[in-house]
Amino acid sequence: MSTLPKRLITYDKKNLDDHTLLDLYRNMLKPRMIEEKMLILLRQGKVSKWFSGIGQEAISVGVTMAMQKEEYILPMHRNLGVFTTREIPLNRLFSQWQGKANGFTKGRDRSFHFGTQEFNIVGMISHLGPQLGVADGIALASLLQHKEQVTAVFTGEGGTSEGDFHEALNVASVWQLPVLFCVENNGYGLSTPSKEQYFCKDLADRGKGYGMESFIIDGNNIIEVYTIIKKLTASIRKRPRPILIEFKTFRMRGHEEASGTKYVPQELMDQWAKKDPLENFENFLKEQGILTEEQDAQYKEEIQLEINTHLKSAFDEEPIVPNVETELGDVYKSFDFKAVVPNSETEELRLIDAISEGLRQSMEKHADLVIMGQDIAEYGGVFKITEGFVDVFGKERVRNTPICESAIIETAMGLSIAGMKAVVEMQFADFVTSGFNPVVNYLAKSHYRWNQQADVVIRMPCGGGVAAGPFHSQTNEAWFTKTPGLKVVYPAFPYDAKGLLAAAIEDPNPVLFFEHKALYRSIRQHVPINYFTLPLGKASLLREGSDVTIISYGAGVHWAMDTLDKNTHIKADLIDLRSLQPLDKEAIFTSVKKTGRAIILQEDSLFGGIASDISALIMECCFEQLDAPVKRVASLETPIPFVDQLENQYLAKGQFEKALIDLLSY
Ligand SMILES: Cc1ncc(C[n+]2csc(CCOP(=O)(O)OP(=O)(O)O)c2C)c(N)n1
Repeated sequence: MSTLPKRLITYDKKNLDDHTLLDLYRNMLKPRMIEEKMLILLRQGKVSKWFSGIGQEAISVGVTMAMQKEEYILPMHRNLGVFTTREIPLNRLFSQWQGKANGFTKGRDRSFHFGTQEFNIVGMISHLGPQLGVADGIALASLLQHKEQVTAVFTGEGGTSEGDFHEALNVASVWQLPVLFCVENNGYGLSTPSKEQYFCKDLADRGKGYGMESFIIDGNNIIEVYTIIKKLTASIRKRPRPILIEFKTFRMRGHEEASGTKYVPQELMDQWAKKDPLENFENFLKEQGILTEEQDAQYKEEIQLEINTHLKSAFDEEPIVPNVETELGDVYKSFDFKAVVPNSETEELRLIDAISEGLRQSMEKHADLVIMGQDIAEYGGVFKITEGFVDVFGKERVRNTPICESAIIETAMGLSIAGMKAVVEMQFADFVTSGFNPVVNYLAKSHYRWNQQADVVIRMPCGGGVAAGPFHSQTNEAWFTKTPGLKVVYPAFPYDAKGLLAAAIEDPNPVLFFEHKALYRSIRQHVPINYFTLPLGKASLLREGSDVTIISYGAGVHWAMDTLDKNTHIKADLIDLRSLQPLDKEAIFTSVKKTGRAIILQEDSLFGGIASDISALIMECCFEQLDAPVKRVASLETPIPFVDQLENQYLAKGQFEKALIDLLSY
């Protein structure tokens, strides 16, 4: 590196002392040397997929050095310098890349897809954009806890085209969250040049649209990166607010190693090669007499030794031996559920009141619980479940949100990473589609991937019979019951709803809590006044009889009860599942083995619903005790229509009685 081309970066060392300058240099040198080694190992097939950050080290290193160790950083796939500057032991990084147990994901996820609470780093999920909203959540926690901390989050310029970017900036701005949004504009997103990615001059200009300060920084100039970010983070700590930075830089290698750079004009490569952040800085330090040749050689020797020693330890580590129990055991965070027994007076409540009361008592119990949702504060939510909450708990904990489902679910994830609890109210369960990705990919998979709980409950007002049409009536639990890592609760009665909601909030795992809108005001029951919890995963046997087993949940339970009330000669076990994941298989099997007949009633359309899985489970586990084929009853295979006569035809309610009688006469 001593025969350098003419320097293209001009440095002003400001008031930085030599020690800091040398630290900046050494911290850039390390990821560069690791990457050079990785390239060799990749060619030898000894490590998996690799995204190079060569040429972009000044950004990772400068930002990380400007941050305090206890502050969170959320890096992307080209930010090796963040991990090394936070001094993660290299053997653990190497084990991670080789899919070994000493890595951070026990072989369950690759490359930089991991986080570590020990080093306050939250790694990405592949979908790029969700990182930004998660940073909002961590920053919200530090704001609520008066920590005077900044959260830094990275994205490439490609990721700025995702909705998550816009939602996260908007939320951060509306809530004045202490987030440093770092856009690394390296010219290409895979093969897509910036001009095909966005149509404004500078991405920093987008800050204006969100009422946010923004700056452009030469991402290859380590002194500029470090000094400006240091100043900005100090300012954010004092006066919390989001700031957007666009780092101008260039991707010097292919999108991923081995994918090449044929689509990048050679002149661009040549031009940016002259702006190499490490070589320029090395040259500068040597010219200034701050770095001697001997010192430089010593640094390189030390780093080389460190790399080789740690690589050897990672290579020596035994490969992972698969074990089904271990894998299944890490999907959910285990927790010691202790039932709080209902032992108080009761009062008659509607379903909606029971949910409201359960939520309010959980807010009293958990000082670190935050509720977020559209119009939930002064307005009390569209169903008035949180009416009056602001007066009791304040606007910090009862948060109106912009219409940003993705960013808010990501924010909830961030709160959980920072040790808090969150409840998110979907205005209607249908709108969860706008936040689907963080639910099924971030919340669901974090514990399995890197042991990070997602202590989030998403409340889902759902269901038909309210003449509200295809986008306000769906019961979409099946989208989630098939995703490992999520819990799904679906009460049919006020008592269950109150106790299960409290339990869902205590549970550190992500829970989708379905609340049927048609039951909100139509179902009443005596419910204990005090706080109590009911275990998730336990069905309740509402009626007992030996003719047939009826299995249902939500509104279906009430349809089944109506049918039994009308046909008093039918003696049925009626099982209200109450929660779908975990599913009380024991209750189902015990009953079916007794009755020999099973009918499953589900409000959702038939195909791919949970009724199909329950049917399959019964066939697999109770076949010999069955006297008739298992019957599924569900709604039509159409979207749910609006007008009464069509909706009534659609809903499974109208088909149930005949199906039950037919089954009994089989
Ligand atoms: C939602 C989603 N769409 C597409 C991809 C595939 N993909 C991975 S990285 C990438 C390019 C990202 O570009 P940019 O954000 O600029 O980051 P860079 O790789 O340039 O650092 C693409 C298209 C993905 N991971 N996630």
